Order: sequence, then C-alpha cells, then structure tokens
Amino acid sequence: MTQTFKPTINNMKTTTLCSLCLAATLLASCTGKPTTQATSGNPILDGWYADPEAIVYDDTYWIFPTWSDVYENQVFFDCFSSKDLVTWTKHASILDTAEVRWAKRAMWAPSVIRKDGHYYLFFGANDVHPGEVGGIGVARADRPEGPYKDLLGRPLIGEVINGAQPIDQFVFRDDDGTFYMYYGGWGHCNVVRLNDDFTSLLPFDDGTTYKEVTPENYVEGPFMLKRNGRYYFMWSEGSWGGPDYCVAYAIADSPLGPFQRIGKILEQDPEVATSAGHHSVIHVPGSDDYYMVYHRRPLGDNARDHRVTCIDRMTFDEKGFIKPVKITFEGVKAHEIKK
Ligand code: FUB
Repeated sequence: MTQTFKPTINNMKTTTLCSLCLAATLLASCTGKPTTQATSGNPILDGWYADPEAIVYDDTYWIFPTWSDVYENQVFFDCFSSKDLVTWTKHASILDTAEVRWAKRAMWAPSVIRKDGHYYLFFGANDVHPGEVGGIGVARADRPEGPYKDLLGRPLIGEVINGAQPIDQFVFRDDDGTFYMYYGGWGHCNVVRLNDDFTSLLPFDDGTTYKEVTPENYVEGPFMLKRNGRYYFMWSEGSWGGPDYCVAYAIADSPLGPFQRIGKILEQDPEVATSAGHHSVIHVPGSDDYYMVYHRRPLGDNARDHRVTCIDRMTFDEKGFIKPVKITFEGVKAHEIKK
C-alpha cells in the first residue's frame, strides 16, 4: 500500500478537535472523571476509504469500506471494528485479488451479512463493461474479519442487465427470511433474490429474475432499511468525483417499491466537506438510535480518490420521515451495544 492518510487543512480542524479531546481525556484522568474520548471525530478511519458499509454483529460495530485509490491499486479490502463507535480497530487485507482470481482491479463497495454461522462479503470488481469479465462476486468467512474465500470462482452477476452496471450491491434480509440484493451503477438499479446459500439468484413469483426499481435521480449506492414495517430505500445521486454527490431516499410498503423520491438526506456542507454520499446506516439493536456512515471529501481537496469515511446521527421526525443529516467534524458520542 503506497498511499497514506495526510492531514489537510480541514482534517487539521479535526486534528485540532482530537487534540482538544485528548487534552480533555488527560484532564479527566487527573480529576478522576471518566477517561473515555468524548466523540468519534470525523473522519473515523485513518486513510482514504469510501463506500462504507456498516453492520452490527453481536456487540460489535463493523465497517467494510472501499480502499479509495486509482483502480489498479484497488486490489484488497480492509475492515474495521469498534465496541463504541469511537475507537476503531483495523483488520487488514481481509480479501484480495490473489484470492479472487477473476478480479484484477477496482474492488469496490462491500456489502456484508451473516447467515447460518457464516459471514458473506459481496463486492464489485473490475469496473466491468459489456464483454468483459467482472461484476458482483461473493466471498465467505467464518469470522467477520475473514479471511474470506471466493465462493464461486466467478462473478455472481457479470452482465449489464436493464442498463445497470453490476456494482454497488446491498444485501437486505426481510423479516420473512427473504434475502434481496439491490445493485447497480450507471443510473439504473435492479433488485434480485438470493438463493439459500448465496450461490445463485432465485426468480420472483412472476418468473423474472431481475426487476428494475430505479428511482428518480438514482445514480448508484443503494441501501435498504426497514423501520416500523416500512421500507426506507436510499441511494446516491450526482457524480462521486464531484462536490455535489449526495444521498436521497424513498419510503415504500414493499421491498420491490415503487420507490417515490422524497428528497435529499445527505449532502455537502461548505463549512465542513464536499461530496458526501455512498452511505449505509447503523441501527443500534434495542434502541431507536441510527447513525449514517458515509464518505466525503475534505474541503479544498479536489482529488478524485481523496474520500474519507465519517459518521453522524440520523434521526426521524414524528411522521417517520428522515431528517437531513448534519455532517460534522465532531462525529458521534460513544455508544456501546447493550445486549
Ligand atoms: O468507490 C468506487 C465507486 O465510487 C463506488 O462503487 C461508487 O458508488 C462510488 O462511490
């Protein structure tokens, strides 16, 4: 790995905040008060990481991001774990192109899920175009931090169907045990059903295998959340290389939509960062607390691959609509998972 995280002017603000946090911590230990760091700060991961998928396994938070770099250097995935959202531990190279023989470059946007004691990591590889080898693959491990093994030895989806580039998959388990996978770049989103061991796709009741569910303005990065029986479908809009990248959402009564766009819930803030998008959501078990984990670009830094992973609170109004997320340098307070 040749690229390292370098503080920029805006990250320096974070660094300053972190220094204040550290000073507060030292002072607290002198005075006998609790010594935990006050907030996570943003970014939460050290290095250029994008497309973060966050998930809770038991009492631990996990983040599985893309290494943000030129495509030829995107040949591995790292992941990160935390007990409190504030302190994160890196688990290096949990899957790479040496293991996935058909993947050469552009390993992107993991989506992870646990099933029957196994941990599955779905990923995109090769930035595939028609006629090329690549697309969405799946790997399996016995522990969240891997090592993951390629399950199929080939992509699970390697074709462009309904105009959707096979990237940016998100796997969603509905309450009835059905596993849906939403995916797609190039402005088109499909949903498919996964079979029991995630080795193939199951046709829907009407005999079709791929259903296009593209909402207005959709570009990529789909995510699904179920809350109080309603399906919150979210996605990224704009160009990920530009400052206007953002996240919007819809609410539906079915996992198959229709997904009527309601509005933006994450975007740049001229005082904080640009290009805020490609997110996921943490729901803390046993609570009504939600956190959005997303990437953004430091202010004044226009380099395409300089994307950092951040976390901020996501809240709902009394009618169940998502309130726009305020992106911050402070991040979130420590929050342990109570079982
Ligand atoms: O990180 C590579 C690509 O950038 C992702 O697949 C897109 O969603 C965008 O974030």
